Amino acid sequence: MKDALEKIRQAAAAELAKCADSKELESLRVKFLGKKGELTGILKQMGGLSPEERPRMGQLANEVRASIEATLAEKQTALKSALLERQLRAERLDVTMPGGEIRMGKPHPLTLVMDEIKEIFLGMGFDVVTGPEVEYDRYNFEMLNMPKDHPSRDTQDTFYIDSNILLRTQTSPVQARVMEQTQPPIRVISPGRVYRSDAIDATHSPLFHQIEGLVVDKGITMADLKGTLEVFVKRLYGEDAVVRFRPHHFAFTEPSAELDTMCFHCHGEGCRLCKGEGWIELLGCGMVNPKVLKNCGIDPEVYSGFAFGMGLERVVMRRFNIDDLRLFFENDLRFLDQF
Ligand code: 2NL
Repeated sequence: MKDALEKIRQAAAAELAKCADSKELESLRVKFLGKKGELTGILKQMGGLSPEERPRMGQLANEVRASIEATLAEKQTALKSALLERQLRAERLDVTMPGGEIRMGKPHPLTLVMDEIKEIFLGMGFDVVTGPEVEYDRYNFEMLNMPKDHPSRDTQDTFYIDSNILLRTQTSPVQARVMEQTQPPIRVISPGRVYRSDAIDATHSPLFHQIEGLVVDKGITMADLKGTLEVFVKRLYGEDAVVRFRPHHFAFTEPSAELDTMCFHCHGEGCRLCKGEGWIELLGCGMVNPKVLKNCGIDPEVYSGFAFGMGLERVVMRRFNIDDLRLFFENDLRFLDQF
C-alpha cells in the first residue's frame, strides 16, 4: 500500500507538471482526489490493514493528499496568471497611436438647394413656416378653392387617410393656416414634403418636395410678384438669368402664370436640354384668388396677395445634371458623396 501511495504521488506530480489549462487541471483533480479517484480507492482498502499499520498508512495518505493539493493550487495560480498575461498582451492599447478617421456626413443635394432657396427668401424678408404633412381636406383643398369635384382631389392622385384627412399634396395648406391665424402683412415661404399617388419612375415619386411662397398686404400687385420672382431667379441662377411669365390656370390664384427661365445652354434657341423650347419651366404663380383670402379670414376688399409654388426635385436635377429622380431617395453613398 505504501508503494501504491508513492506511485500516486509521483504520477500526480508528473501529470500536473505537464498540465497546460484549467480544464485539464480539474480532470486531474478528479482523477487523483475525487470521490471515485485513485487516492480514495486506496483509502477504501485501509480496512484490510493491521491496527499497527493503519495509522501510518493514514498519515502517509494524508501527506500524499496534501502534497497533491498543494501542487494543484500552485498550478492553478500559475495557469491563472499565464492567462491574465496573455489577455493583457492581446488587449494592449497603444494610446499614442493616431485615431481612426471619422467620416463626416454632408447635406443631401435636396437639402443643399433647399437651404439655398430658403436663404434667398430670408434675405428678402420672408419667414420660413412649416406645418403638418398629414392634413385636413379642408386646408389642403377646400379653403384653397378646390371644391369636392376638383380633379386633383381624385383618390387616384391623393393619398386619403379617411374622408377628411389626407397626406398633403402641396404645402399651400401651411399658408392657409398662416392666413387663418395672422393678419397681413404676411411674407412666408413653406418648404416641405408633399405626397401624390404616383407610380415611381425617373420623373415621378409619391413623395417629393415643394417650396411655396405667399405675400399678402395692402396694395400687392402683379408687379410685386414679377419683381420678387425675378430677383429670386437671378439670385438662384445668376444675374444674367432671363425670365418670362406665361398665362396659366390654378384654382387658388387669379390671374395665374408659369415662370420660365431662358435655357442657359442655348439662350432661347432651342436645344436638347430644353427639348427645343428655348425656355425651361420653373414655377407656378399668381395673384391669390379673392375667394381664398376670404376663406382664410382675410378681407379681399382691403388686402391682396401673390403666391407661387415650385417642385424642389426638378430644380436640383437641373442644377446637378441628374437624370433620374429615384437617385434622391435610394441613399446610395456613391451618388450622395458627389455633392
Ligand atoms: C406649382 C404651382 C402654385 C400656389 C402654388 C398658393 C397658396 C395659397 C394661395 C394661393 Cl395659400 N396660392 N400657392 C399658387 C400658384 C402656384 O404652385 O406648379 N407648384 C409646383
